[in-house]
Amino acid sequence: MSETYTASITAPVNIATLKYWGKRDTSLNLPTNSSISVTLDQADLKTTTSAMTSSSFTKDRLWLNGEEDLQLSQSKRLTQVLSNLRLKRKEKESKDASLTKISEWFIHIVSINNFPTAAGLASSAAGFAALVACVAKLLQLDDDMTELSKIARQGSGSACRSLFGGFVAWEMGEKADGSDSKAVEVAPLEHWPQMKACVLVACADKKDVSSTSGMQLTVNTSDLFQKRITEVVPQRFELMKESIINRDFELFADLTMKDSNSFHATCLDSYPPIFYMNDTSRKVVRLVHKINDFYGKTIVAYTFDAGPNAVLYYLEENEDKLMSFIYAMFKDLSGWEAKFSGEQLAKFI
Ligand code: 2P0
Repeated sequence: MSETYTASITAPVNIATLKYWGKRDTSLNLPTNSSISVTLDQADLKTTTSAMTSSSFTKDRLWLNGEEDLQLSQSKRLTQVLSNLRLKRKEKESKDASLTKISEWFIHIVSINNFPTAAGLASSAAGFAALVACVAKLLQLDDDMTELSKIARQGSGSACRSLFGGFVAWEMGEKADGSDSKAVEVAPLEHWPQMKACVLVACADKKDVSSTSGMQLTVNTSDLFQKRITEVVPQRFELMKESIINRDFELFADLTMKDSNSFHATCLDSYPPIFYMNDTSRKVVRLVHKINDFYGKTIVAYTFDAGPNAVLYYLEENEDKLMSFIYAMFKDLSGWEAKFSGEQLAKFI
């Protein structure tokens, strides 16, 4: 029987509170600004990936949500990620002759998301993070998460942040080879365990404009974008890290909402414009501001990625305040307590 190795891993979704939008190098996925995210460990949105390598396999294969991806060899990002991981294994094997040369074997990968794929819920982030962490485990690499984040980044920029739990920064770096463009932990989840997230799925369909093409349209056509990357984000990056370290929810929440709005403003300022938020999203924005006005302080923040779905951040101590408000609005809808469906949300607000 042929020799086999297996590994399995789960990676959670991360939702940026300071958005990555724009690349200065499209093949290495080097961003035009640093970003910050919170990894949604508690929200149960995750990718589970298993991998196997065997001397008897004849090609690399990948199954996504039960279906084989037959274009695997044509995916530059996937092949780049796999070859970078194999290179690291090869280096290890060259230093230790007792190691089996599994860097020369093919790999089979099975990956499953428990949430809508490509609907602006950071599916590629969790997907590539899980793939990198899983194959690194399979190949028994010794690299730490920051080192692996440089490989995950090449699969999908935001994936580099999903290798860590809690509060994570992706430092854009300066070097042309990307060796300093990496994810680092700002604080583990235990630092601020009161932080909670709630996802309002306004629409689970695939997005019209992929992030990859949308962000380059913004880079090439938006006038607002220059101000965002040179002035707005660098200042917010430092302030947001401080707000996390000081557990200053109001500052964190205000920066989060402003940055979501700034990101969507540059989308709208792209030419032709990109619309990720829809009428339901805008109603959620108004609802959140109404809730904060009602309580006289910022107790909840919204943020929207490249899609219409809202992620709300709040502290556990305010869950009743927030949910009672939401309950008052949703109580007539059947099954609201299990999940807010997009249609219900759209109908109701
Ligand atoms: C983010 N997004 O920071 C931002 C906010 C969407 C809006 O990262 O081309 O899928 O694979 O590097 O990582 C989505 O972009 O793009 C994204 P690629 P990615 O989370």
